[in-house]
Amino acid sequence: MSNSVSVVNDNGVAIVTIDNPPVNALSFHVREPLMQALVDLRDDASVTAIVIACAGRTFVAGADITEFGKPVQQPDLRAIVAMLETIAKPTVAAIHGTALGGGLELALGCHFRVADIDAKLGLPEVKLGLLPGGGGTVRLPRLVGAVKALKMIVSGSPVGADEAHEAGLVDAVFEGDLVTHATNFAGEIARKGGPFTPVRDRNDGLGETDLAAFDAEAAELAKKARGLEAPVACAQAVRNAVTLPFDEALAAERALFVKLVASDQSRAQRHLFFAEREAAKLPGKDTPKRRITRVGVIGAGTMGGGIAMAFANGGFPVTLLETSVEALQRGLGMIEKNYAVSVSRGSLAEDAKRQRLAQFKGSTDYADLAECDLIIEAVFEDMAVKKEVFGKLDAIAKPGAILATNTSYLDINEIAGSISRPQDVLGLHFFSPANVMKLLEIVRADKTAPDALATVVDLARRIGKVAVVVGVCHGFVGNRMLAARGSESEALLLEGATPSQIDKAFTDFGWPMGPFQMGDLAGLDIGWRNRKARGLTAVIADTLCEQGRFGQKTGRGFYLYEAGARAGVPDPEVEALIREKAAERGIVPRAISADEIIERTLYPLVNEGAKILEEKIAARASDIDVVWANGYGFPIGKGGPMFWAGLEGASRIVERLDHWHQRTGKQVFEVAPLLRQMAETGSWESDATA
Ligand code: 3H9
Repeated sequence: MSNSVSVVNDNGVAIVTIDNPPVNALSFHVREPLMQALVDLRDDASVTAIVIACAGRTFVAGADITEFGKPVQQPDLRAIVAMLETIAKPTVAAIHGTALGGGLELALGCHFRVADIDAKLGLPEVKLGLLPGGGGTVRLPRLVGAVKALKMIVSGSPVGADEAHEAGLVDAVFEGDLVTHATNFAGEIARKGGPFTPVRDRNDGLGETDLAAFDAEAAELAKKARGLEAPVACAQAVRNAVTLPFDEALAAERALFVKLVASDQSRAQRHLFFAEREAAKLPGKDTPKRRITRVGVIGAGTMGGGIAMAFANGGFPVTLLETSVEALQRGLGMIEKNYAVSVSRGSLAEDAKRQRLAQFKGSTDYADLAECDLIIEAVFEDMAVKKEVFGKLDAIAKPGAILATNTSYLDINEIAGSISRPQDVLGLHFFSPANVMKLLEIVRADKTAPDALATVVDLARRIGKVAVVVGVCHGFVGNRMLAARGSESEALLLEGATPSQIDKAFTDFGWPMGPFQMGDLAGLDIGWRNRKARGLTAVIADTLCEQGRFGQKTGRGFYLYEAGARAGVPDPEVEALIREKAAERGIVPRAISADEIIERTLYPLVNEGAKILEEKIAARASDIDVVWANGYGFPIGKGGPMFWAGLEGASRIVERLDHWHQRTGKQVFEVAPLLRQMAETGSWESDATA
C-alpha cells in the first residue's frame, strides 16, 4: 500500500485504486506499488476478482511523459500488463474520464473493461511522436479489428464509451457510481466462473483480416503523415499484430517505441505538449476571474462569424451585431450554412446544430451589447474605425465588461487609451477560420487589468483554444514573425527562384504549404491592402494584384487554378513577369538552392523570434513555438521555430545570418543578441550563462 495505490476488499472483489493527481499518469511511484498489489492479490485466496479504478477526475491518462528520455525504472508498464495476464481470476478495468495511452494499455491487460458513459478511450501516443509502447498496437486490434485499431492509433483520437462498447473494446457501459457497478460486474463474472481469456489470446477482432484493404488504408494515412515517422511506425506495428505471432509483434512494437522515443521528432512533439500547457499559465494563478455569461461580437463577416461560432460551440450565448439587417442576415446565414456542412459531414448532430444556432441573438443596435460580459470587435482593420467602435462600447458596456479587439496589427494601447476604461481592454487575435483554428493570441496592453487577462486565458481553454499571452507590437508574435519570414520572398524570386521552387522547399521541410500557395489561398489582395496602408511595395505581388490576380478566388495568383481546383499549377506568365522585373533591375537570374531558401526565410523567422523575446513581447521561447505550431503550420515534428533552432544549430543560423547581413545589409539578417547568446549557451533564457 502507498499513497498512490490502495486496495480494499469488497466481499471478495479487490478494488485497486490508483491515485496520482492530476491525471493518474503511470509514474514509477505508481507502477511499483501497483505491481506489488497485483502480485499480492493474485496470491490471495480471499480475493475472487480484481477491479482497477482511479481516484480523481480520470482513469490513467498514460505513461508519465516526464520520464521519457530517462533510464526506465522497473517494473515498467509492459511488466505490469504481462503480470496482469497471468492472473486466473477475473480482472476488470473501471474507466472514467479518459483512458489514454498507457492507461488504455493497462486496461487492455485486464480481462474486462467497463466504462462510465462519458468516458473516452484512446491511444494518442502518435501526437507525441510515439507509438503505444505497452502492447497497445498488438492488443487493441485483437478486440476491435485491425482497420479500426489502425485508425484509432494513427489518428490518436479517442472514442467515446458507446463507440468503444460497439467496437468490442468495452464490455459494459454504466451511468452513476462506476466503482460500484464495476464491483458488481466483477463479482457476477467471478460467480459464473472462468476460464477468463486474456486479450493476448483472443482473436475476435482480428478474424480474417483483409490485408489488402488494411494496406490501402495505411497508405492513405501515411500520405497525410507529411514526413512524420510516428504515424508510419504506428501502421507498421498494427500490421505486425496481424501478420506476426503475439510475442514477436510485441517485441517489434518495443523496438519501434525505443527508436521513436529517442528521435528529434518525438522530443519536438513532447516539447510542444508541455509548451502548450505552460503557455496558459500566468503569474499569480490565484487572480480572481470575472464572470462571463454572455459574449458580444461586433461584425458578422468571416472573422466575426467564426469568433461567434467558437463561443457558441463552447456553450456561450452570443449577441452578434452588424450595421444593417442585410449584413446581419448574411452573417447568420453563413453561420447556419457552416453548421449544416458539419452535419452533412457527420461531425455534428442535427440536434447539436439546433442548440448552437439557438445561442445566437442578432442585433443592429449597440444597446443590445449592454448585457454582454465580453465584447469582441471584428470590424474593418482601421484605427479610426476601431476607435469609433470602442467609443460606443465605452458608452454602453456594463461596468467590468471586457472589451476586446481582434486586430491583427494595430496598436492596442492606442485603442485602450482612447476610452475611459483602458484596464478592460485587450486583444483577442483569432485566426481564420476562427471556429476551427486552435490558436488564440491574447494581447496584453499596458493597462490591461490582471483579472481581465486571467479571465480570457481561462475562457480560451473553455472554448478549446490554445492561448498564448503576448505583448503589443506591430503584428504581435505571429504576424510580425511572418513578415520576417516573407521579407526575402520577392528578392528570391527576382534572383532566380520560382514560386513553386520556394513552395517546394517549404513543403519538403514539412510545412503544409509554401508562402505563395498560402498567399493565393488567403487572397493576395489582403497583403496588397496592408502594404498600401503602410506605404510599402512588393513589386511582383503588387503587379499581380494590379492585374486582378488575387489568388484562388480569382482563379489566378502566383499559380493558375482550374475552375474549383485547390491546387494551382505554375503559370508561365508569372514566371515571365518575374524575369521582366528582374531584368528591369539589372538582376541576372541564378540557380537558388533549397538550403538558401531556408536560410533566407526561416533563419530570419528565428531571428525575429529572438528579438520578440528580447523585447519581452513573448514570455518564453516555447510560447513562440506554440504560436507557430498552432497558427501557422510550422511542422510539429520540428517543435516550432525556437525549438528547431536548437536542432538546426543556433551557431550555424548565426553564421549564415551574418553572411547574408554582410552581403545585403538588410535589417532582417541583423543577428539579435539573444540569438548570439543562444548559439553560445544553448539557452533562450536571457540570463543564461555559458
Ligand atoms: C504513453 O502512454 C506511452 C505508452 O504507450 C508506453 C509506455 C511504455 N504525463 O492537459 P492538462 C500533466 S504516452 C505527465 O492541462 P486536461 C500536464 O502536463 C502518454 N504529465 O489537463 C498538466 O501539468 P501541469 C499518452 C501529464 O484536464 C496536468 O497533467 N497519453 C500527462 O485539460 C494537467 O493536464 C497522453 O498523451 C502525462 N501523461 O486534460 C495523454 N498528461 O498542471 C496526455 C497530463 O503541470 N494528456 N499531464 O501543467 C492529455 O491529453 C490531457 O492531459 C488529458 C487531461 C486529456 C488527460
